[in-house]
Amino acid sequence: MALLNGKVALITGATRGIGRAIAVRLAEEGAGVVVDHPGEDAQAQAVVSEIREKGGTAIAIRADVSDSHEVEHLFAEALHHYQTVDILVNNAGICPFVEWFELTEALWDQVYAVNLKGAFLCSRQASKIMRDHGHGGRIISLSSISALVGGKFQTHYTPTKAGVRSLMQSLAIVLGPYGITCNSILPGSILTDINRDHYADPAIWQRDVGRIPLGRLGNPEDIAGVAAFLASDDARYVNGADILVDGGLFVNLQ
Ligand code: NAD
Ligand code: RM4
Repeated sequence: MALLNGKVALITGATRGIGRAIAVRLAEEGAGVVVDHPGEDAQAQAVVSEIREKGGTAIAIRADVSDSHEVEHLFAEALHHYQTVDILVNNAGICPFVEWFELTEALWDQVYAVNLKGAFLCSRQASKIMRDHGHGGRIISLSSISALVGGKFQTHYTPTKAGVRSLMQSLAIVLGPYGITCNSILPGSILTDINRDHYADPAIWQRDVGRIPLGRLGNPEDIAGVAAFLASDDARYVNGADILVDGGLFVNLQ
């Protein structure tokens, strides 16, 4: 039986990678899906087509999550089409790998704006809808193993992922009384466009795979199933939690 029949799920940054896999999976579980994208029209339409070909329901809406006006428009359009939003997945994120001494203020601001401010703006809009409709809801955010450990080329990025995790913890308290749960997924290393160039270096690839007890990098579908669980009624008492999905990377220190 499908887990999400009758629900509406909005996934930010759903054209590629983890967001795409989550959009496809939630649609397979019966949710009507909103594929948010920052201007990747053709890729967004490809995701919508894939979902529809599998018998699901989806629309694409263009919105940069770091822009409050675009985020307001995103949720207004979603409401116009589906009349509600039950599930928000804060997935949109960027991580241009860069040396600390090369890091500019502009890049710091951009990574913060997309990764952390974007999660704030979308959570704010979604929670108002969920509160007003009175049926509870789910906010699921893509934090990261990088909320727990540092990254040599990610000094701008790791604080945003710690921030996203912390935002979910505080919102779990604020929104729990409305039946809205707020949780984080902490992926380890999942091969996507965000790190494809980084992993093109065989030494880096071998080092990281060698640290993962399951012996491989993750793939987006490894994360999508966890998102489906958190979105489902089976996770109704999970609130303010983290799920680390890293193949055992984090515990492999000794
Ligand atoms: P990706 O580069 O494949 O996908 C990122 C998506 O975000 C794209 O669809 C892109 O269009 C979208 N996006 C970028 N800027 C946006 C904006 N301003 N507004 C709306 N959408 C925007 O990367 P991914 O690996 O799928 O990453 C998805 C999320 O998972 C990110 O938040 C990332 O930090 C997190 N994460 C990834 C990994 C990993 O190893 N890949 C690990 C931990 C956490
Ligand atoms: C993640 C984690 C991964 C990295 C991506 C870009 O949060 O740090 O290892 O590949 O970001």
